[in-house]
Order: sequence, then C-alpha cells, then structure tokens
Amino acid sequence: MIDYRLYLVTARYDYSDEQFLDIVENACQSGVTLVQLREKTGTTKDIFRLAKAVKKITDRYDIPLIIDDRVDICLAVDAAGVHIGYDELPVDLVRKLLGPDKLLGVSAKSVERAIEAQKQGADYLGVGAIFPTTTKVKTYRTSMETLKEIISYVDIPVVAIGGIKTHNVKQFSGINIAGVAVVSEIMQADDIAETVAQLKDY
Ligand code: TZP
Repeated sequence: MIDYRLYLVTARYDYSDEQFLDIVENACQSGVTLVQLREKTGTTKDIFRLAKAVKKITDRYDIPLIIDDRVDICLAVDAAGVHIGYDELPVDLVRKLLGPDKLLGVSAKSVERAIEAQKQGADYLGVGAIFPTTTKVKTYRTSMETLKEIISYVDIPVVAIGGIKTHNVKQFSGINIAGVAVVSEIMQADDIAETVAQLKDY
C-alpha cells in the first residue's frame, strides 16, 4: 500500500547536489511519505547519478521514489515508479514499458483524462495546479470543483498539486484526496520538519 499523504516533488533551484540531497533527506526524516525526482533539464548521465543518490536516501527511510517522465531512469535505478504529464508517451504504452509492478502516476486536469488514464493503467492521478504556483510548470489552474469531480469518477488515488502551502492545505479537509504533492513549500522551507508536520495536518 502506497501512502500518498504528503508527496514531495523535488526542484533543484540553485542548490548544490549536497544541499539538494540534504533537503531531501531532511524531508524524508520529517515524514514525507513519497518522493518524486523531477528534473526537467540536465543530461541523462546527470539525472541517473542524482536518481541513484536520491534512491539511496529514500531507501533508508523506506519511502518509494517516483521518477518524473523518465521510464529509463526509473528502470535503471529500480525506482518505485514513474509520473507522466500531458506531453509524454501514451499512458498505456508507459504501462507496458514499466510492466505491471511499477507505479504509474498520471497528471489529469479533466474528468475525461482521469477516466482514460485509469483505464490505461494509471495507479494514481496528480490533479492541479489547484492554487497559483510560482514553480516552473507548463500548467494552468484546475478548480477544486474539477478535483472533486475527478475524485467522484475514478477509483484510484487522487493527489492534489500546485501552490499547496501550510496556510491553505486545510482547504482540502473533507475532500477525499489521497494526498497533497508539494514542491516549493518544502524545498524552500526554513524549517522542513515544522513545514512537513503542518502540511500533513489537513
Ligand atoms: N504540476 C502541477 S503544479 C506543479 C506541478 C509539478 C508545481 C507545484 O509546485 P508548488 O511549488 O508546490 O506550487
């Protein structure tokens, strides 16, 4: 059983490798339940190296590691799975490439996409951006209404993402999400342990 409650999605900002890995480790120690390595730039060799280093940390805390977009990196480091957005290979093809045992997460901004992704083998959905976000993404807002509608149409876990902060996370209370996915609020936190604790309280 995967615990989606607080899903850390990484970003590099200007951190050195050492600083970046320290933050990931601190977040794992503080109680994030899932980690996604999200590297949009860099060579395959660099991403592979980083993925291996992150996997060493997540393994230590028994936290599953998801790789954004890259099936090859996922298989190369034996990560738990892959998350794909709208501009990637078709969902059913990624499922075939990954095999039945790896986790497959899919971004969805509409009920149609959500139903289709579930049918094609997605294990969970990422829905957002729910709130405005300053993190570099090619995305647009998804309303709370659409989030609720998607949840009512699918059987797989739904994770909310986008602009989720300690001050707005409580807006999800009473909504049947499996978890919240967070980039900047954790990656740029002054006090990661305190931030993680507050983000889990919704
Ligand atoms: N997908 C939709 S919004 C987003 C992604 C990867 C970025 C979320 O970043 P933040 O900093 O938690 O708003």
